[in-house]
Amino acid sequence: MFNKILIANRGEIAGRIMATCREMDIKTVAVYSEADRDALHVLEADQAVCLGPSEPSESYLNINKIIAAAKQTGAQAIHPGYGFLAENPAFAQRCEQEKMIFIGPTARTIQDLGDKTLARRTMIEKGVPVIPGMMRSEADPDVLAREVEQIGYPVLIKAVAGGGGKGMRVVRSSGDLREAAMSASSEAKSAFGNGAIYLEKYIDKPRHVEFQILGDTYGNVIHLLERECSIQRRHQKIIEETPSPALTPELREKMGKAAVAAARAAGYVNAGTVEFLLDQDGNFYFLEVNTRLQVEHPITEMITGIDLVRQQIEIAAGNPLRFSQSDIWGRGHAIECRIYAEDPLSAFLPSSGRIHFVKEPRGPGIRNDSGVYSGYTVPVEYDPILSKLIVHAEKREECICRMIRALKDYVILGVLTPIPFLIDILSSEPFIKGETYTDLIETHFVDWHPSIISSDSVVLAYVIDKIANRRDQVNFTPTDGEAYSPWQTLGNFRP
Ligand code: MV4
Repeated sequence: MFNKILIANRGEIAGRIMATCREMDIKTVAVYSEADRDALHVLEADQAVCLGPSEPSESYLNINKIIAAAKQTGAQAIHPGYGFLAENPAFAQRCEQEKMIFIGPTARTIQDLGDKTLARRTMIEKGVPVIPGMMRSEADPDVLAREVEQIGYPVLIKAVAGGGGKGMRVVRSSGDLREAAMSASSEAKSAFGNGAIYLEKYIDKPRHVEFQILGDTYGNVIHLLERECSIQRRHQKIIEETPSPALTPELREKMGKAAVAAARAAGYVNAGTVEFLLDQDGNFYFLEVNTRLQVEHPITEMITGIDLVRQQIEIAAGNPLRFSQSDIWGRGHAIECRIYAEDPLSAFLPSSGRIHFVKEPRGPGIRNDSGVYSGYTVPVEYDPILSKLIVHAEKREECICRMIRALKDYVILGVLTPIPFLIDILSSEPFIKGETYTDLIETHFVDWHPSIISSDSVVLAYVIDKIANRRDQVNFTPTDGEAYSPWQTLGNFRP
């Protein structure tokens, strides 16, 4: 086993990885930028190396600097987390060349699965259902028009190098095809440096259901059940749950087998995610493979009891998987909410600044993967995720109640968060009924206004005064005679 790992990331995920390293008696090396001198992950590591200026290209995306930091500190392996270099084949390859273990799949696998049309060809060969559409990219609008005759409108233009919704265009009639293709291609070109596009049949109102997979270096591949990730805002997931309310045991079995077949087709080693779209008729289609540990991995950990980071490290160290498919089962239900520093009342724009005070919820079945602390200043330079709140309970209904309670108990003063928005989604009829389709937010929450926001600035002043002056016990008399918690109100406060 390794005795030192460098974590090439920041924020909550860096701390999450370090927690497992400590349990495994592995020393940790943090890397950080000048904007992150006071970041939590720096404090949590055994050692920390400053990479340089805040620009990602000078720090968290700088392959040379990260390799140098790993060598200088004697780390034997690098965990990339998610984002940054996690799915960069050049980084994985550089690690391979430098005899540094990259905790993830091979450069080759990352490269091949990054090409969406190649991935589609690979999957179809192995009998994994893919969305009807093209298997090669095409730039000529006349050829695209001929392809649509096969597929039928509506079609979706996608980028070959895509993912995450960039370079996607829905086309509903032939008059719009040419222009949509040009704008999709130029968007893809600027986002990915590759303007190649292709067409798929457009699936209306789908669900996004993904399977966690693990593969070791001995050819063993298993899945760890699914995550339903349909609740998204502009291709940003905000609420994830497992099990999916849409799957029957039979469908789960079929999709799980397809996920394992997809991973095998790619020669997949380490932890990965096979994404599927599920249509209104219960048909599922391969979408893509994410070759990283995902943001939402904790819900899988909650129901399976398996530490995915530990599995990643064991696999990277060359150890075989210790369980087979029949050892995997899910207990109860888990939900994750992502807590960003953003203003839900102003188009979810980032809300950076100093977190004067944070009080995290606690209690049975509650997990908080956080990268912040009271007094921490959220830098403007990076993804504004503060933490992830994960709850577990026996039944879906209890899990929703527990999450709403935990969100109400979550106090973050100084930056704004989508907590009131999350509470309202979780309390909404479609969510409670399990009608979690990818269009839920655009359909039911376009003109959202918070249902429980407090405008009582006296309450804010009260709590800040109490904290700042460290007074014990101040009695607050509620005007309406109800039992009153300033914490609960303040979690939703907006000055
Ligand atoms: C689709 C689709 C409908 N039809 N493909 C969006 C992100 C990218 N990974 C795949 N996405 C979609 N692909 C076909 N053929 C609808 C989406 C989609 C979506 C998928 C998952 C979760 C949220 C979504 C929101 C809008 C569109």
